Amino acid sequence: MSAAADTQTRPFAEALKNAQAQITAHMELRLAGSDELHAAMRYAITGGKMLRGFLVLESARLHGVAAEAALDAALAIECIHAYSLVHDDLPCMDDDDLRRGQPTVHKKWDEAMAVLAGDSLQTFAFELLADPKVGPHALELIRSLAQSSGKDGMVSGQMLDIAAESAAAPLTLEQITKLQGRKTGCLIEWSATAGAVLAGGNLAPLRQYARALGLAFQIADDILDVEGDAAKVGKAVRKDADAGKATFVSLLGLAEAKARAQSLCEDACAALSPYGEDAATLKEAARFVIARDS
Ligand code: GRG
Repeated sequence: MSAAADTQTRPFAEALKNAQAQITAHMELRLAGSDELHAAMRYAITGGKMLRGFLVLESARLHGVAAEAALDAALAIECIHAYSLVHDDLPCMDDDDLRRGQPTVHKKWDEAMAVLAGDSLQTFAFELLADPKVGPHALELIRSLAQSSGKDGMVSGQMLDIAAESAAAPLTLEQITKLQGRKTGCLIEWSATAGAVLAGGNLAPLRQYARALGLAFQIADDILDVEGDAAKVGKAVRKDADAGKATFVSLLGLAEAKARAQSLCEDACAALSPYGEDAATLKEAARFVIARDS
C-alpha cells in the first residue's frame, strides 16, 4: 500500500491545520445560505479540532484518493459530529451552556433552533455523500454512516449513557467500553476507514487503527474531565465525577487509565504497519489524541 507520489506525509499539526482550512472552505461553499438556520449550522461546525474530517482526508491520501474527492465525506462527518454535540448540549440531555469556549447553539439562539440545526446537519451529511463527485462507493459510505451514527451506533451509545444515570449499579468496564465504542468509537471508525472505502481498498488496517484510537480518545476525554482546565477544554469539566458517573478513570484509577491510553496508542500505530512511512501523520495523530489538552 502506498500513497500517491505527489502526496508526501506532513507533520500532524500542519496536516490538521490544512484539513481544518479545506473543510471550512468547503463548508462555506456548500452551506452558504444566508438565513438563521444556515448560520446556526455553520456555527455548530466551526471551532472544533475537526479530527474526524482530518481522518477522512488522511485515509483518502493514504489510498491515493484526491482531497477534492474526499471533501464531501470529510464535511459530512463533521456535520454528524456537530449535530451530536448540539443535541447533547440541550437541557434535556447534558444541559451545557458552553462548547468550544462559546455559547452552545440553544444559548446563542434557542432550543427550537438547536433541535432544527441538529436535524438539518444530520440530513445535510447524507446530501453531501450523495453528491456525484463522491464516486462509485458513495452508497457504501451512506449505508455505513447511517449505521455508525444511528440506532446501533452513536445514538445507541447516547441511549446507554442516559440509561446508566438511573441504573441501580454503576457500569462495569465492559459496559463502559461498549457504550463508548458506540457513542464515540463508531464515528471515529467511519472517518478513518472512509478513504479506503472511497478507493474500494482494504479497510482492515485502518479499522484496527480506529478501534484502538477511538477507545484511547474516550479514555483521554475522561482524563481531561478530571485533570483538564475548563478554559482550555472550552466546556465545563469534572461533570462526570460530580454526577458520580462511572468512567474509565473512576474504574481504573488515573495512572492505569493513562497507561491504558498509551498502550492503545501503541496498538493503533502498530496496526498501520502495512502503510510504512506513509502513515507517519496518522501515528502522530494517535499520539496527539492521548496528549491533547482540549
Ligand atoms: C445527542 C444523538 C446524540 C448523540 C450525542 C457524541 C455524543 C453523542 C455526545 C458528545 C458528548 C461528549 C462529550 C462525548 C465525548 C467524546 C466527544 C465526542 C468529545 C468531543 O469531540 P472532540 O474533542 O470535539 O473531537 P471538537 O470540539 O474538537 O469537535
